[in-house]
Amino acid sequence: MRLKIAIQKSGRLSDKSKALLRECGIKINNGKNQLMACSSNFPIDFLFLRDDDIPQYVEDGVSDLGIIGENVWLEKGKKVDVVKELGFSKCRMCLAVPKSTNYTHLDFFNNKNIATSYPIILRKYLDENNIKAEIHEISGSVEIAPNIGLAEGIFDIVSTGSTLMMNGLKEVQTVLKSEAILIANQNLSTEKQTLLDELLFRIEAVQRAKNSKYVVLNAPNDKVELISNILPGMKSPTIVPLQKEGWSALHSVISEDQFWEIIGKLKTAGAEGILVTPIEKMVF
Ligand code: PRT
Ligand code: ZN
Repeated sequence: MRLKIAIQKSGRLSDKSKALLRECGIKINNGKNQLMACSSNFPIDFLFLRDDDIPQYVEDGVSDLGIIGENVWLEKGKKVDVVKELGFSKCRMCLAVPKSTNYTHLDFFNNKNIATSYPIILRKYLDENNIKAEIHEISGSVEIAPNIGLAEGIFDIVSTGSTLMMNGLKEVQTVLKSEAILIANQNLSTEKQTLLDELLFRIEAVQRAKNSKYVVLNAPNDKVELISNILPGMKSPTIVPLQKEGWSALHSVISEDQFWEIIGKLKTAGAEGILVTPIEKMVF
């Protein structure tokens, strides 16, 4: 039994999707520009497709799994399960108008034209907010629509904001946030579900490691207890005596989010020679 996963052939999700699978120890054997590839060390095959086509393939069971942006999942509305948020290709979907527009409230869009490649998400948002606007669906270069007189506003993906800026537009409303997600067919066989569970186990180990750092530090013995209480760790810190009389080394794991806060506290508490290294995998 083998799983099939659909990933973007080329584009913003493509390299990161492959990198994640490699970090999960899965080899991808392929030449360039092929539609399919297989793995020699995990029972999984790869389909390389346009991201827009992936939800349909997964709903139909042509592919068991797929990696797409949450935005594409919401727009396509296919019956698939979202099994994991993958934390990369983060972006937001926003309404934007020309800089010179005097915009104060969402009401502005009543009776206006909005250009977008995401009519379903936009319609839902406008309906929820009781805004009656005309939606112009266009497939690319949405940001030029106001300049050519096609629409008074746009609804599009924003990441750094530089595309909006270069086109003389300003962001006026964030509608939703998106990141890459792993989707699955809703009728996986038990064998395929077991393989998916193994894949999810590996993805979680990689994600946990990415969010954590391994810390080694030295401390005088009378400060060890105080410092141990600052270090959250997986269980409790490892404490090893140093050759230097009255000193110990403490080993622990801290989360990326709390990193600077904890390092500051450790220094104040008397820790010295603090070494911080990345972690490749974390398995519980
Ligand atoms: O060929 P295919 O159909 O497979 O690819 P595509 O052209 O439809 O998609 P692609 O590769 O551009 O994006 C794939 C996914 O990446 C999207 O569905 C999002 O989930 C995610 N993503 C993350 C982005 C961006 N960031 C992004 N910045 N998708 C598009 N953009 C575009 C946006 O449309 C706008 O034109 O980049 C521009 C804005 O970027 P900033 O940085 O200037 O704000
Ligand atoms: Zn696409």
